[in-house]
Amino acid sequence: MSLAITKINPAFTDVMPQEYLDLVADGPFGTNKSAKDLGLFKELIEDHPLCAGCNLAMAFRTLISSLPAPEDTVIVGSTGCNSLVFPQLAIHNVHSLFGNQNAVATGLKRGLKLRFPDKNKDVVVMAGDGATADIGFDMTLHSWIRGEKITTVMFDNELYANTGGQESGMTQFGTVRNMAPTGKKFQKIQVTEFAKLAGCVYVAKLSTANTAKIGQCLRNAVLVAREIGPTYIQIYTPCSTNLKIKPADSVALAKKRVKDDYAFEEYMTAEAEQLLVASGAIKPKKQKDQADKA
Ligand SMILES: Cc1ncc(C[n+]2csc(CCOP(=O)(O)OP(=O)(O)O)c2C)c(N)n1
Ligand SMILES: [Mg+2]
Repeated sequence: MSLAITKINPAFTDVMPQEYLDLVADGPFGTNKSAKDLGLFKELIEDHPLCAGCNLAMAFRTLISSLPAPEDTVIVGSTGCNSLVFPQLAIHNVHSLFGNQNAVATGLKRGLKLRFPDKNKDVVVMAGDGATADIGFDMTLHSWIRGEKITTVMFDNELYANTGGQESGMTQFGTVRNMAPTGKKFQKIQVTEFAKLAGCVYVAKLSTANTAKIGQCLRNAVLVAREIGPTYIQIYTPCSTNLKIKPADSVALAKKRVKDDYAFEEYMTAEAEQLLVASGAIKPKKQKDQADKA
């Protein structure tokens, strides 16, 4: 896991697949590329087996293209639709048992710190709402309470998409799903609030209605997790297959939900803000307010 592993032994150059040669010549390793450069470099994920118009895939592509140091990052996935993308991903990743992702990420982060004490090794969890807020919620919450320096990303499609549409803790109250015919009996879990209470120092809630923002938030979250503590990003990624809507209508749905109840929210501690301002990732608040007014 370093830039050196992408280097090709000159004796093997002629037998390497073109995909790999492209990745070495034009990939994002060591170049500080971000989502705004999409289309101008060889991406770490170009194919996936997810449904047409999958919003999770859209978010995934943006997230992966925005990692500050992909060559020094390990992604921890969990069972669910997102886990089908990992075999196609040109970046180190671990598939954990459903729900265990934050426990696995904890061990990995600590092990990497011991093995590479002088280097930044970023560990980013990417998992569904069922994995994060239901079956793995104790692992998620306790990794935050312990202050583990990892980033957790939840793909919130508000159901168990991969197993046909059961309700999750993130499903909205009263909602009927394909395999949850009687309607959700309790409120959507406010995981962003839990995250703040449990010690996350950077928390963002957003949707596929604004993919550029997803990239910025991921960068912020990874930079802060490196230095200060746990960070959390929750992305609304509507599933057109389960909702039985046209793939093309799913972004319109994400936009509608932003207006209704999924508006962009970003929280950070003063220490996290200081770090992001110092690194140039964000503008100081006063300057930002003035820029917003202008
Ligand atoms: C330990 C374990 N329990 C249950 C399952 C079955 N299972 C596979 S995917 C899934 C739902 C995933 O839902 P979510 O995390 O929201 O991801 P999505 O598929 O919606 O992206 C379940 C229950 C499993 N594979 N392993
Ligand atoms: Mg889900």
